[in-house]
This record gives sequence, structure tokens and C-alpha cells, in this order.
Amino acid sequence: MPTYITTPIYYVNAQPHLGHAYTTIITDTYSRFRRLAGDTVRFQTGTDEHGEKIAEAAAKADSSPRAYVDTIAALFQETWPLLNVQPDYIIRTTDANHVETVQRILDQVHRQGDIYFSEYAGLYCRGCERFLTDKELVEGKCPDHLVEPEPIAEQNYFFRMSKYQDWLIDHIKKHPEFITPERYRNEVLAFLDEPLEDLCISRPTSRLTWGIPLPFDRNFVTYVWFDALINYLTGIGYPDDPLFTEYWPVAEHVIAKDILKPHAIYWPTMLKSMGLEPFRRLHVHGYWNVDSTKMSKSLGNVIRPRELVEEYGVDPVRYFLLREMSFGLDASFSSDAILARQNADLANDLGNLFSRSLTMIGKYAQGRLPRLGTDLLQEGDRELQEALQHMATEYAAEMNAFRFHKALQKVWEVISLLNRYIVVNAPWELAKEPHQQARLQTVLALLGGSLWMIAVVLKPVMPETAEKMARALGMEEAFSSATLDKVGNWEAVPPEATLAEVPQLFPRMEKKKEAAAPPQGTKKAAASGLIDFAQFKALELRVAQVKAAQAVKKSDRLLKLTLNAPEERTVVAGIAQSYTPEELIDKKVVLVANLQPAKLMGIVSEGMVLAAKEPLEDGTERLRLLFVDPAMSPGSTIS
Ligand code: ME8
Repeated sequence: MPTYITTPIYYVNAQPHLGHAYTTIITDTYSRFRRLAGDTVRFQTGTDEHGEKIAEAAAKADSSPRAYVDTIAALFQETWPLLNVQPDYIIRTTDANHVETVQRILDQVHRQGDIYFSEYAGLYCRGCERFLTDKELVEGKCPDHLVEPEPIAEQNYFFRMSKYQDWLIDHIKKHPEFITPERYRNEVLAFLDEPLEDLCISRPTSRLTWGIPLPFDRNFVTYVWFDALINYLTGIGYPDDPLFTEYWPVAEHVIAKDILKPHAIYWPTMLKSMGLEPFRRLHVHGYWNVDSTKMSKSLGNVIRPRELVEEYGVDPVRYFLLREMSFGLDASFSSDAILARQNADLANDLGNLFSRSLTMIGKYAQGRLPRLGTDLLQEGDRELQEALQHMATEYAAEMNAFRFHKALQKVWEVISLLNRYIVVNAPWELAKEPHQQARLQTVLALLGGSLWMIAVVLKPVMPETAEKMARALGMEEAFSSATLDKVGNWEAVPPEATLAEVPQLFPRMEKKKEAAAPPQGTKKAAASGLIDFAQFKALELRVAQVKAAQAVKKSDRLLKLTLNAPEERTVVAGIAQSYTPEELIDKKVVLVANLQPAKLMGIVSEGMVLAAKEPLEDGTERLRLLFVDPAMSPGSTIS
């Protein structure tokens, strides 16, 4: 069976980040999975290089568009090997074969009367590179770019998208798999409840020249979305290449929710107009945030794939991204979250299971995986075998449905079962009993066979780790040609393999000290005057109660406070002109608890208390302490 799977083609106005990495890694994983299932696969990614946004970015970088797109496209291409992503074809919309395909399609659609010339006045968002309808605006602004769109009136070419509205609704309703998860299918159907407008598909060269010229009017270039979507056809040689005949009927696209409308509405209607079948499935995922905040350049919290891989290793990154995001929903990236997965799921559950099992096979079976004697199986053994068969079926179903987090959950259920199986069967005890030797060999054979199957299902997700596992099991050769149907099939476990040295699959990782490793983006954030969430969290704010207060000798500004936080703290505060010592007793204040101690008038101050200050016209200032609700106990954290 053929599989054709694509990522969006990424704009070259920004460097690759976590979001691009995610979409491309899941597409790579899916393509590796389909290969494992026996398909011939074509996996395509690429870069979207025309349009206003790119022209503007090039101008800002003081570069010609051509030189600029070459530089950024190369950055994307260099990123994929770092993530162990192996596309079969990387397209650039500035490639000659793409320009030719776009012009051929424009000519065809124009000739058959689906493109017309007209005047249009509307509100244009430069960020979206399209006209927005009034309904899409939130408080008069584009909800994605938070800017007021500009009123623009100009003559342009239009694609008769509205003509295909009824057909599209019908197609979506008849094919539940066309757009998934269902929430996005519903979103598209709701949008199609309203009359669809025709799509403006040109830009006058007076306003923009960095685009594909319309073949029938050289005063215009093609609108970037009409150009970009066609990449999915160019890459397989539309219309004459045999690749097109083989792969178009099975085309599947992967995108995030931001570009749902062009893919679910523009693209199928364009295809219909060309007389082609629409793609088979559109898989839509949610957005990655960072520490629960939108990732953005201005916040300085953009995560770069290269830095991630350097810090955690490629397989933990791939595993984390697939496991952590419920496909279709948003997810939050944080170094705590990835460390937790690395240590618990990988180092502990899988890594320990693997090294324990192999060490025992080394010790009690002289490093050769015993053959499984079916006559000796006990109930727990059969349960384990069934669990693996079950895992194979469920894993395949979840992977096919793009529910990667669930597919991995199924695998980890078996990993937990295997860890329990070791405890229950205690091979080290069996080894002590001469009459238990046959039993011991069965337990070891089941452990080794199970690990082989786990290596096979992990191959699409963590290719390097899976190969390391197979090598250590002495099954490298069988592994390179392994197929999914071997999982759960005990006859297919490579027989009597000789184990190699036991590797450590995943090191346990410690949280880096903030001081030693400033959070990513800190430099940029500092330049913009912003701090990121991790920097804010580095402040330890606590509720403290004033137990005693007294004036500091020879100072008319300072008071010495004794605080219950709940340990006792001495803090010297410059508040003597705003408060008498008596009025502060028992008050609850905000203490900065992790400030380095400092000596003031000979007294060591262990922190500071927070106050609001307001300059007054007479040159003095009003100062009031921040008091906390008296119901809060001393020591409560403030965040
Ligand atoms: O839209 N979380 O390109 P683009 C998850 N050129 N995924 C994210 C993400 C995030 N925070 N940010 C970006 C374009 N992505 C057009 C596409 S296709 C014919 C033309 C990923 O560079 C996600 O896949 O803005 C999203 O759909 C895509 O990058 C947008 O990339």
C-alpha cells in the first residue's frame, strides 16, 4: 500500500522552532510507522518562500529576497537530520518545477472559467496575508496578530470558491475521516454554515513583486496561499509523473490549527475545480505553549530544536513531544515536564527494565536468549503474551488515528507489566533452585522476546534507541527488516540470539541550576526588558508576620523587623517615615525570602519586604507596605 504524508511548508520569515519541529517529527514518525506496516511511503516537507511577509523580512534583513530565502531554507533543511527526520522530498516554492506547476494550474482553472477579474475593497491583515471578514475580527483587530487590518481597495483576480461550497459540505459530511480530530471538522462545518466568499488569488505587482507571475496577466503575482497549497501536487510530479498516480489518491496532510481554513476550505475547492479528488485525510494538531505562555519572539521564549536536542538528546525529545501532547489539543513545554518524562518513563521504566532483563539473561543464560518452550507456560506468562498481542493491535490503531500519546501509553502499560513480571517471577530466586532451571529459561525467553517487540514498536518514535535495543539483544539483522506483524507473534522472535554488551539507554538527568544555565531566550528577553516565566519563578515570595519592630539607632528611615516566615527572620526596611513600630505588630507582609543577606547600619537584613511607592509633588514619597489577607499563614508561598 502507498502512503503519502506531508507537513505544511514553513514560511522562511523565521527560523525553525519547537512548533515546526513537532509537526515534522510526528509526520516522520507516521511515515516510519507506515513503513513498518509494510507500505511504500513518500514523506514531504518544505518551505514557503513567496509573498509579502517574506519580502518584508528580506528587506528588514537588508537582503535580496532570493538570498534571504536561500539562507533560511537552508536552516530548515539543516534542522531535520538533527531531529532524525528523514523526508523523501523537500520542496521549495521558489523551485522551477513548482513555479511551472502553479502557472499550469492557474491557466487551467482560468480557462475553465473559475477565475475572474474584479474590484475588491476589504480589510487586509498583513500577518495573515488575506482579507478578513468583519466576523473574524475581535474588537476590530485580527485575533491572531492583534493589529487592526488595513482597508484596501484594488482590482484583483478571484477564484470561484463559493461555487464549491455545497459540494464541500457534502464531502465533509460523507467522510468522517476527512478532517480529524472531530472538533476541527465541526469548526469547519460551522464556518461553512455561512455563505462562502470567493478567494482573492492575486496581488498587483505595484504592491508586491516577490511571487509567481499570473500566466495570463503579468501585472499580477499569485497570492501566496494559492501558490503554497499546490506544493503538495508539485512534489509528486503532477500531472504526468507516475508518482502522482500512485500517491495522490492516498494523500494525507498534517497541520496545526492555525492553518485549518486554507487546508480545509481553499485547498479542497481548488482541487475540485482542477477536476481532482480531494486529499484523503487532514490531521490537525494544537499549539505548543512554553511554560503555559504563547511562544513568541517578543517574549524571548522561543524554543530552538537544536538547543533541545543538544540538551536532552534526540530520542527523549521525540518521545516527549509525542507523549506529552494529546493530538488536537494545546500542550505546554517546560524543562520540568521533559525531565520528568526522561527520568520516569525513559530512564526508570524502560531503561531499568531493559538493563535488568539483559543483565539477567547474561548471568543466568550465558548471554544467549533461551528458546521458548511452550509446554512450560504458566498463567502469568500467557497473560504477558496476550498483553503484547493486544498492544500490537491497539498501538497500530492509535498510530493510524494520529493518537500518538495513546499509542505510547499502550506500550508503557506493557513496560509496567514487564517490570511487575520480573518482581513476581524473581529470576534471581529461580536461579538458586536446581529444579527451577527450565522455568528460569522460560521467564528469560519471555522477557527477551517482549523487549524485542517493544524495540520494534518504538522504531518509528525513537529510531536510535530502538536500534540500540535490538543490537544489545543480538537481533540487529532481524530488526532492520522487521515488520509490525511480527509484534505479538512469538514464533517470529529471532531465535537464540547472542546478546551484546548492555548499554545504558537513557541517563537520569538532573535539573540544571538556573544560575548555571539561564533559561532559553534570556539574552533576548533582557534586551527587550522582559523576563520569562522561569526568571519570575526564581523569586521566592512568602507571607511573613511581623512579631517585633523597632527603630534603628542613628537612622530616621530604617526599622528593624523580626518576622515569622515561619522561621524567624530579621529584615531591615526603609519604612520608618511611613509606619510606627507599634502599628506593624502582627501584620502579614510579603517577604522576598531568597535575597542575599545585606548589612544595614550594622544589622544583617535577611530579605526584604515589598512596598508600593508613589512620588508626591512636594518631593517626598508615599510608601505603603503590601499587606496580605490575615487568613493566610506565615510561610505561605506567593506566586
Ligand atoms: O503557515 N505549536 O507556515 P508557518 C505547534 N507557510 N505547531 C506550530 C506552532 C506551535 N506553537 N507554531 C508553528 C505557514 N507550528 C504556511 C503554511 S502550507 C501549504 C503553508 C507549525 O511557518 C504548525 O505545523 O507559519 C503550523 O501549522 C505551521 O508550523 C505553520 O508554519
